[in-house]
Amino acid sequence: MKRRLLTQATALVLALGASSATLAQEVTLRLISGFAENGIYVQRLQPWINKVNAEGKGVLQINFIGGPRAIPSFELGNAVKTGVVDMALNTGAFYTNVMPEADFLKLTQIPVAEQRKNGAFDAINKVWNEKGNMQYLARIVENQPFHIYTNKKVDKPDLAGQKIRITPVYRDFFQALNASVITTPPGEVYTALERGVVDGYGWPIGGIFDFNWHEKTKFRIDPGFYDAEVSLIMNLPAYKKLTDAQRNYLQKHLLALEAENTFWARYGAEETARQTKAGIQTISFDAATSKAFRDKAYDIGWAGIQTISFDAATSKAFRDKAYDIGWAGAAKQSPEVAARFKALFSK
Ligand code: 173
Ligand code: 173
Repeated sequence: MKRRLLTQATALVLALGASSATLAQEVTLRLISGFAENGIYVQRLQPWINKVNAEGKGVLQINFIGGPRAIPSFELGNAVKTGVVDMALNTGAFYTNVMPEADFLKLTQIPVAEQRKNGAFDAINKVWNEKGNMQYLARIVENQPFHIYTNKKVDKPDLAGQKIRITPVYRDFFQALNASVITTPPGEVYTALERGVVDGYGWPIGGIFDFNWHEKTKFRIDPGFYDAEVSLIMNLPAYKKLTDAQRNYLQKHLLALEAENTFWARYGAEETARQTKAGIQTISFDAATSKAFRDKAYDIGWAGIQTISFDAATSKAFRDKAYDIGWAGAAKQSPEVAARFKALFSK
């Protein structure tokens, strides 16, 4: 009897042990997005999550909780830092409250594949680990320059008298262009435009149709500047807790995701065309084009977005100014990291 009990107990312990080991091999990571669920970034991520889950049974699963309604955009970085969520789809501009360096990633001029080779990716992770308690996993958006969208026409790169919606991405640059700036998460842009709280906003070349901002947008100023950074980040202790098999599985899929970033150049071109179609004209400022421009009768449709662009020299100066101001701002916030990153991020 005693012996039988013991055997049963042993069997029970073995069974529990076995099932414990089996369950411990599968981890479920909670993921929240700083961008809305109906936007292009989450749309692009969703099939990837499905694939990770379909192929990752018994190894690793991702539980997509939702977008900014689950955690507000500007609070998500802190939630990753503290482990309230395991993983986030986010941009550095949304978590400068965790570390000012987060916003430096917009200044990269080389592809993420190259960042992985030249030491930039490791340099980023050193800072993200130490200051953010985070692992920087993968950059999922590239080749998406930011633009100024506005309802007030300009004939030179000057935003004097304009109220422009920003995030930290644009603050220094737009202020240098004499704009008055108002910080909001993306979720408040439409209402701000509708109520006339702002005349315009900063946003990448792609995505404005996702939130119907095109209804409230007349002009896009060219050229674009910087490169929109949207990445997957992860709570560092949660990352370190992964088994080798789980980490390797995740890494394989992260690299596959990054390999799909060729999409963004195509998407940028499509979105540019779509803006032109929804709206209309390209405005340029050298004399010949100006005359041709004046000669054209153009009509700004209700969804009309015109492109404001400058001659080549002005465009170059505009873009250079964006980077100069960007790096100067970075150096003010974190001189050592800014210097290290600049050498690794620039062309
Ligand atoms: O997490 C586990 O593995 C767990 O709680 C457990 C432990 C023993 C048996 C079954 C599950
Ligand atoms: O909200 C923003 O304008 C912003 O900072 C951003 C950053 C990356 C991608 C899209 C928007």
